[in-house]
Amino acid sequence: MESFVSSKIISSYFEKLMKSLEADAAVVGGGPSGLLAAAIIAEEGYSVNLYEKNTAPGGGMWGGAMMFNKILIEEEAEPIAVESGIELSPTGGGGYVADSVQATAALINRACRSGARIFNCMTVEDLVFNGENEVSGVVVNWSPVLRRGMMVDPLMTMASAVLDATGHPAEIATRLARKNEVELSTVSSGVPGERSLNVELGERNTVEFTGEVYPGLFVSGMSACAAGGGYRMGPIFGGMLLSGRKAAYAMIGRMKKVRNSS
Ligand code: 48F
Repeated sequence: MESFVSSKIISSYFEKLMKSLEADAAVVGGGPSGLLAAAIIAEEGYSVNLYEKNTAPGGGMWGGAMMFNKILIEEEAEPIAVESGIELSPTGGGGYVADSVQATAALINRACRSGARIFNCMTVEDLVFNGENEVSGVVVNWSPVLRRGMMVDPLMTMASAVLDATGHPAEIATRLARKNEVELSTVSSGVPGERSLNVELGERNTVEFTGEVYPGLFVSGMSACAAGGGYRMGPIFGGMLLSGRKAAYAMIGRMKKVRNSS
C-alpha cells in the first residue's frame, strides 16, 4: 500500500511535469492577476503553466488590508468577479466588498478547474531566449533550493508567451532588463517601480500598463504598475482582475500568431 501511494503520486506528477515542457504560455506568480490570466488562457484552449514560489497561490489577496480580511472590487470588474465565483456585497456607495479568503479561493478554484497546470513551491529564476531576442520560456527551480542558496542547476520549460505576474517587485521584467541590457517598451525603457498610493490612478495605471513589454514577455497586476511607474492602490482588487483578463487576451494574440507561423 505504501509504495502504491508513492508510485501514484510520482507518476501523476511526472505526467503533468512532462506535459508542461512545451506550453503555449507560462505565468509567473499566482496572485489574483496571474490566476485569472492562467484561467482565461486555459479556458480559451491554450496550454498554460502557472508557477508560484510559495506553497499557496493567492499572493497578496488572502490578507485583505492590514489583515482585516475584506477587499473592495469596483463596479467595472463585477462581471469577472461573478463569473469567477467571488461573492460580492454592495458597499452602498459604489462597488462591492468581498471576503478576501473566499475571493482568493474562488480564483484558485477557477484556475485549477480551467486546466491550467499549477506548480507551487517552484520559483522562476530566469527566462529563456531563443537566440532571436525573443523570450521563449522560463527557467525554474524548487523554491527551497533557492531559499537555502544551494548550488543546484534549474530546469527549463518553453512557452511562446510569458507573463510576469510577480507583484510589486516585477521580478521577471526587472531581471530581463538587467541581465541582458535590453530596452523594454515601457516609458523608461526599464522598470522604474511603482509610485506612492493613489487609489483611482493606481487602478487605472495597472490596467493601462498591462501588456507586452518585450517580445514574448507580458506584465500584469502590480508588475504592470511597477513596469509603467504607476501608483499603488491598496486593498482594492478590480484593477487586478481587469489586468489579468487584458494580459490573457494580449498573450492569446501572440500565441495565435506563433501557432499560425509554425
Ligand atoms: O503580489 P501578488 O498578489 O500579484 P498581483 O496579481 O496582485 C497584487 C495584489 O495582491 C496586491 C495589491 C492590490 O491592491 O497591491 O498586492 O499583482 O502575487 C504575486 C505572486 O507571485 C509570486 C508571489 O509568491 C505571489 O504569490 N512570485 C513572485 N516572484 C515569483 C513568484 C517567482 N520568481 N516565481 C514564482 N512565483
